[in-house]
Amino acid sequence: MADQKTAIITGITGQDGSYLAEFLIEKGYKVVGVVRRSSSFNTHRLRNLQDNSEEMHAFGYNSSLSLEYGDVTDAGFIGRLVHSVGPDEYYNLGAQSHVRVSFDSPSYTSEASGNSTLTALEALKNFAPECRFYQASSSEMFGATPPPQNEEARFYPRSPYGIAKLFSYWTTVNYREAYGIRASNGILFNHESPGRGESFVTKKIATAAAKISLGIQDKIALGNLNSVRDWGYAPEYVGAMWAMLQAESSSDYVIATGKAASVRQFGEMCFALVGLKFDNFVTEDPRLFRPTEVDSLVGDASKAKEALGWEPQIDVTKLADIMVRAELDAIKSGRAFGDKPSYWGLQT
Ligand code: NAP
Ligand code: G4F
Repeated sequence: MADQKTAIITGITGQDGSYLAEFLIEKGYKVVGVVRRSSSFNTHRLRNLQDNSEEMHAFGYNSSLSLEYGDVTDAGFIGRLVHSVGPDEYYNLGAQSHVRVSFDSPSYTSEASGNSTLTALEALKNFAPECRFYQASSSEMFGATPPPQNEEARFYPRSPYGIAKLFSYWTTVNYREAYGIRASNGILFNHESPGRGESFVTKKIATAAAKISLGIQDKIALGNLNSVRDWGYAPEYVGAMWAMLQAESSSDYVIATGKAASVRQFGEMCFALVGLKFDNFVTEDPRLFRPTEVDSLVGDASKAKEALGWEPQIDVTKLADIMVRAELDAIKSGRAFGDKPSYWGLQT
């Protein structure tokens, strides 16, 4: 296909990367995904991309998807990748994305979630200056600033993760202004799905609700139940990433539902779906609290609605329903979400 577009996705094995890969392949893109080497398989979320044709099935990969081992902190690798692929679009999703863990590994987080963005943009400036760039910025950058938060709200990060993402945000703006790179920041508020990592609070709660209702777990240990988040549905949010890169000019956008719910409220919703009372099963673990917490994040996505026509359909109630049902289905069918070990054509 002569006019087929090529996109690089870092973080393709994560929640958003896997949904984005599906979304882009559906649109006819060729996707090149960066996978970091792990001693265990980490490509299970890409199972839906397995090509059903006999021939491709034999090789275990999809003709529109190729995967490369690499790390976003490795400037040599990123430079070579951009040079050899010559991408039309670059989605910079690879990062140390866990806020609590960023307090344990602050230096690594600043490399993987901060400096790596500079590395990617330098590679584009040198080898593919026409390529459009998406930066996975975060509502964590607003931190202590009270809601509603929009593109004009003050940044006041409260974690090494938020600080690293702020470095990435401004680097993206600077490469746009200094070198004319078509770079956009998506300032995404929390978005969740059955494919969410197990250590994030919604997945942890949805899994516990399902398991406790089936008698295979007793309790759930959590940290701060009072923090408020704006919880959206990840498959809808990857559409916003793409829409930003199709826009006439590059800019920065808040992506959010505008609806607030506390961790406790999300827990109550999930447990009510299986006929249980959340309070009867939750215990407090001090290790799960953060040295500095972000109390309340609720986004105002008016700019994205107006400029991109993007609007979410799934609210937090529906999200809880989707996640709990998925956990129940996975347990009953004896398979965790996306549980399909595979090399996906990686060179080992
Ligand atoms: P995720 O599920 O934790 O995925 C992170 C991805 O980055 C994984 O594929 C991970 O690989 C990869 N990665 C981590 N360190 C890497 C490294 N050094 N080199 C190469 N790859 C590396 O996160 P997500 O929820 O999909 O989020 C995607 C991006 O959006 C992240 O940058 C996150 O910070 C940002 N974001 C997320 C949200 C949200 O609510 N989900 C909101 C705002 C911004 P492994 O599979 O090997 O771990
Ligand atoms: O699920 P969380 O870990 O998400 P958090 O910290 O809001 O970060 C997520 O969203 C950001 C966007 O705002 C992303 F940039 C980031 O990459 C990530 O995807 O925690 C949500 C809330 C926090 O207030 C936390 O203190 O839940 C509270 N919480 C209470 N108990 C817990 C737990 N969080 C986790 N992970 N585990 C607990 O047991």
